Amino acid sequence: MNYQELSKEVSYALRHAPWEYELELDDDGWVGVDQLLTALRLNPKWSKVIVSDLELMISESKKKRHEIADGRIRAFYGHSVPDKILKNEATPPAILYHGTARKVKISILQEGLKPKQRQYVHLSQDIETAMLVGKRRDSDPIIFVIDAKLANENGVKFYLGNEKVWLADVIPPQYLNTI
Ligand code: HQG
Repeated sequence: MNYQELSKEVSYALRHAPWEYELELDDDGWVGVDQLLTALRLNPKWSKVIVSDLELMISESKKKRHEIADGRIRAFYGHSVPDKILKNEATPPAILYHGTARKVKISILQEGLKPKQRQYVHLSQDIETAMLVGKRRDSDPIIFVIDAKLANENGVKFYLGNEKVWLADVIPPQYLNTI
């Protein structure tokens, strides 16, 4: 089974379009593993998918995108569904990073970092991760350095994604610098 392809489809279902799979996410983004498997199996491509495939999909991925617990599964981050997924607020590291395309530099310096299509702004714990995120959009990405400590002290909320991805509400420009 192609776990990368499975992961893409599971991300699509759990982040963006659960209704296409007749799934309903709870407030924290969880759905029953059995419900997800039943929905996936309607597609001939995934007719044989079982829970251990989802577990392997998670363990074989370099990125921690999904989590399974107590018979349920959810995406850690990336949501665009209309109802806001509740994330746990937490104190961020002093500095966080955001990698993106050079062409949006001016706009971000003027407007700050916005969630755009997703529910939260996505930030990286380290420069290497930010570089990988930015490379999705630009071969020579720009890295923003976020003064997360000061932003948080001044009331900007941060939330736990996974151990490398932090989530936040809009980050105003005064907390941003470029490397
Ligand atoms: C940009 C992937 C203009 C922002 C990644 C980004 C990540 C602005 C884009 C996760 C802006 C949104 C999320 C402004 C923000 N003006 N552009 N004011 N504010 N932007 O995909 O952070 O592989 O929603 O710079 O690795 O790129 O899917 O966010 O380029 O962890 O698991 O608006 O998705 O993970 O793009 O990526 P995205 P992102 P997965």
